[in-house]
Amino acid sequence: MTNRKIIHIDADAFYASVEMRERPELANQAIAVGGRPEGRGVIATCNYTARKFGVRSAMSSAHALRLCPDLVFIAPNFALYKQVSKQMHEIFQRFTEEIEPLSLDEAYLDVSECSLYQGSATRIAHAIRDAIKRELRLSVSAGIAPNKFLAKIASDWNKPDGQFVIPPSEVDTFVRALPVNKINGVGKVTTQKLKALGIETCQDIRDSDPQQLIKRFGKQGHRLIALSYGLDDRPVQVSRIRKSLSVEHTYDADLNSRDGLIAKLPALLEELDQRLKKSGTKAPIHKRFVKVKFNDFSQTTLEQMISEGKHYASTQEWYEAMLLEAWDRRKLPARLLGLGVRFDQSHHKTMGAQLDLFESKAKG
Ligand code: DCP
Ligand code: MG
Repeated sequence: MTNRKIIHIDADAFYASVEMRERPELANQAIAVGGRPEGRGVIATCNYTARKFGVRSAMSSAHALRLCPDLVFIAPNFALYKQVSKQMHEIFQRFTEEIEPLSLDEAYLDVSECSLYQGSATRIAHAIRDAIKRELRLSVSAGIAPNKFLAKIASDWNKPDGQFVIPPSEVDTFVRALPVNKINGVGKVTTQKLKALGIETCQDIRDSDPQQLIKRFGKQGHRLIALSYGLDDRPVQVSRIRKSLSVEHTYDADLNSRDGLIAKLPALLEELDQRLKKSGTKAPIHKRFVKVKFNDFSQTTLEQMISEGKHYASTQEWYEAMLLEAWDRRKLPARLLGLGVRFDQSHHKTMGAQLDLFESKAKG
């Protein structure tokens, strides 16, 4: 995997830019996409005009309004952002199949094998940004580097509407001077801990005792040392994103009654739980579903958004109600029962919590 060419693309003020595109009269105003300041709302993002006032993602809307009294609040339109994200991916696909989406507005592309523009990743990145600007009227920034770690840092370097390349020959110089807090996963706490050890840049990591770092930070210590030399061999993973997970069981004897059905639920739930834990999927669950196959081999499924659901005391009660509702459709002996969940992959990890705030809805 020597000399790979990785591009990291990240749209500028994504939700806000889409809204400004839809409503050009907003272009010169400070805008934020998120919840209203009257409630407990938070901001998903804001445009660069608002950022000048200190407004930031994940800030409470009320606080944002205090920083920027003229801030215009816009309710999010996720369906539209998803659609735009898909259009961006269609543009990426003209250049490579090796695409790893990180969120709606962010992706890694491995263009090592792309022969367009004589294989120049810098020019490919330019062409992608150009196409997105012309066709979607949005600006994105790009980072070009030999690996994912550096490409992601580089896309931030000349943001917004810019790109930055770290060619292999410049990796060493670049990374030596890099402050540790630019490393993905090194937040405020780790930065402070490192600072206490006299470590502020990647050069400092190189100069410190590796055994001590590993003792202190464990696995992260190993990672920090590798990154401080600009080394990162994680491949661009063309992810088959897991959209759902389910378990089902065919019974030796058909289930004839409501009680018979319900008796099977705990074991199925336990199995679903195990599978969920094993999958390590972090995306929030937004739907649950059940499946019942009858002894005439017909089957029925029923699914429900968690946010739309009636509120039950427990997950078990929820599935119980759904199973019975599904069974009641035919009331024939059942030979198979299944349970499952669907994941919401569309937003940042923090979005689950934020969505609740936008909608002021309790989660089931
Ligand atoms: N987002 C969110 N909550 C967060 C962070 C982001 O809902 N805490 C949403 C809104 C953003 C989108 O995800 O528009 C993309 O996130 P980015 O971190 O890439 O932020 P932006 O694209 O808004 O701005 P930037 O120009 O800094 O990339
Ligand atoms: Mg972005």
